[in-house]
Amino acid sequence: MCEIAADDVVGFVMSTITSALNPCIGVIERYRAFLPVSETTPVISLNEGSTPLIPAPRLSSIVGRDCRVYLKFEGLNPTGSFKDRGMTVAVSKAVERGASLVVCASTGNTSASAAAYAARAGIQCAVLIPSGKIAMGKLAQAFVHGAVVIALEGNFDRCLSLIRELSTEPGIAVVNSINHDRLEGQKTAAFEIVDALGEAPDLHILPVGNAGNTAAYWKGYAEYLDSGHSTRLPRMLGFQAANAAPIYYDRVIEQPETVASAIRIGNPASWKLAKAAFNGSGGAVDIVTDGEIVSAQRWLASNEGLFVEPASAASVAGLLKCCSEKACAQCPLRLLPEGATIVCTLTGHGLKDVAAVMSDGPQPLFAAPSKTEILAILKKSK
Ligand code: AN7
Repeated sequence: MCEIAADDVVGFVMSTITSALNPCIGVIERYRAFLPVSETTPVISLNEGSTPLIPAPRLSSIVGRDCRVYLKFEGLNPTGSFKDRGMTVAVSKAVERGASLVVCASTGNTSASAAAYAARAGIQCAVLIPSGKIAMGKLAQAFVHGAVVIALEGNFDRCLSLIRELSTEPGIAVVNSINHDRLEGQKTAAFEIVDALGEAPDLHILPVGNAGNTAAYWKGYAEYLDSGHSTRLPRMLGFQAANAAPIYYDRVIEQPETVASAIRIGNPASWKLAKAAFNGSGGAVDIVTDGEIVSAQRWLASNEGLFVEPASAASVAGLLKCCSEKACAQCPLRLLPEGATIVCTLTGHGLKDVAAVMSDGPQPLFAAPSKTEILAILKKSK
């Protein structure tokens, strides 16, 4: 007869309850053993992480060969982007070290996240942003959370180099991804994907700006392999905007330009780490045009029901490119087996940057409050 120890039953029940409750805890509590925190680290959390991994049936059928595409919707984090995963760790560690001010350079989402977590911690936050180049929703977040918002002439790269200069000042903690606490937190997205699928995917696709997220996912997948949670590593495939593609072209871009303002970056902080991920995984880095980004954003919203900001659509634009005649000769998609699993990270919510989808001036159809008129309009719009 098979005997089950009472401890095993309790352990099983507890772990079932814990995972059932996972949506109610933040990434530090969920993955404490993998993070640089101790019992005495104050946990500054907004219950980030535990975002849905959403099957994408229409994308899957475009890819074909029985492949399954999933979308990791990071826009459902508390401030609407993946940055919250890193920020909970960075701000908790900053508070532990006694910082009274956190600072960052940002194309928008990092500043929104830093401002929110600093508010939660009860410390000050200052953000350096490229003047006129961040989406209004993100700017509103920085203001409403009480950050000191400083706009600079010049681009994100200029903001980041000033932040590096400020980093030696006492009492100031930098919460850009040059602070590795950020990458530690962000790697938890890879853990969640493996936990949800029971294995690492065959291919992971994501947009690339400062390249910290690529580095973080790669670290997360490697740690889960080492600890026996998975048996393989995915190929990592990154997409940069065509006119802001330093890693793809292997040179600093002095004047990066793209509609995807979040990834308008010409000199990424995690360049080398991301390159190691692309090369070491048998993956690649490629580019997508602004036109491809915008049409992927609209396609995703109208075909899969997910509204993401332009930068986030770069991963899907990239996958669609891989499925078209524009795919490059070494496309990692071609190397995948039949029935492969593909994950695209959707990094930020579409409501962050409403202007991006309203720029061509869509208007509601005006009608008199009459059923006949409304039915007539519906007939015409079929
Ligand atoms: C939605 O907020 O760099 O390659 O300062 O907001 O890890 O930089 C944002 C980056 C992709 C690129 N998608 O990630 C910032 C910032 C969205 C983003 C990226 C960003 P990384």
